[in-house]
Amino acid sequence: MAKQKTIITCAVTGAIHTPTMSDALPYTYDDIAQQAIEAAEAGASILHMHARDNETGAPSVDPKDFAPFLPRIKQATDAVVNISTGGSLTLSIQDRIRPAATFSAEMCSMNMGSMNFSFHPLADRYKDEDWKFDWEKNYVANSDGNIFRNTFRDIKEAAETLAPHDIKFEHECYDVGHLYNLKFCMEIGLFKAPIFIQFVMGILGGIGADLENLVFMKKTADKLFGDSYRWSILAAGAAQIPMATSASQLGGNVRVGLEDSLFIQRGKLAESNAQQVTKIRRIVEELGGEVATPDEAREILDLKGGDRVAF
Ligand code: KMH
Ligand code: ZN
Repeated sequence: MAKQKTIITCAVTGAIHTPTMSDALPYTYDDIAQQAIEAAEAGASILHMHARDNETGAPSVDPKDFAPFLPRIKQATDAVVNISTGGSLTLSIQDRIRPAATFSAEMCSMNMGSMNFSFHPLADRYKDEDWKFDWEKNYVANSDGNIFRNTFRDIKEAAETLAPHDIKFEHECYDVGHLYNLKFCMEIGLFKAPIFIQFVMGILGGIGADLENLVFMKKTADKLFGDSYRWSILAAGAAQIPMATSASQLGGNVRVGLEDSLFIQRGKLAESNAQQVTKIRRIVEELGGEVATPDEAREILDLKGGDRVAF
């Protein structure tokens, strides 16, 4: 069988990192649009999008903060836009799914279990006077109190609300148990094959980012879903590119972007999202793989098409 092309997703800004941590992290509408477009030009066929307050860079799940950049991305690229439903660790699932429903995206994230989700150790890296905005320090330091809530009831509500939009989910699985949650949800008819699983590795609260764990996640997914799933990996922090490289060699797809890592190599900040996309693309191609175009990604993942979104 011919080797399937590798889909590169770029997660452009997210809700973990804050403006102080890197000047490259986009948070204005203009910068988010521009970096997303450049990431697509560099080879990302899926853009995983969060929004932020245009003035302060604080993470936002308000559709009004997505509205300025989504049409610009659509006009400038053919990339698949994937809207996050996990953009807040404190707001309700109803608030979190509103942007995906409002804009009827081709794809959106679907987080497959409740968990600790913390990045509080990052707060220790900055002095009080370093923080650019008032909200940042507490936001980061207080994440040790977070429970990222994604109960079965939440997942059902999100799946049922979004079903009329024919959105394909990026099933974010942060640990092996989340694969079993997904299996259960498929058995009760919430999701249909082919499903797209994102193995999320290296979040404090989830499974660690190493090769043994990747193989374990993949073997478990093979056992549960057979050939009715496609998969990708995102590894947080400096493990991003090394783990994406390994996954690409195991037949997986890859996610990069400043949401997941601010680095281009250990200890060196990335200049942009596009720089990370360019790097993983080069690696995939030098190792004999081919990168999927947006339309090839649409075919592989059975997406509804870029003409059926509401932006
Ligand atoms: N930030 C990632 C670890 C979401 O947007 O729904 C997970 C994520 C969640 O992308
Ligand atoms: Zn995200």
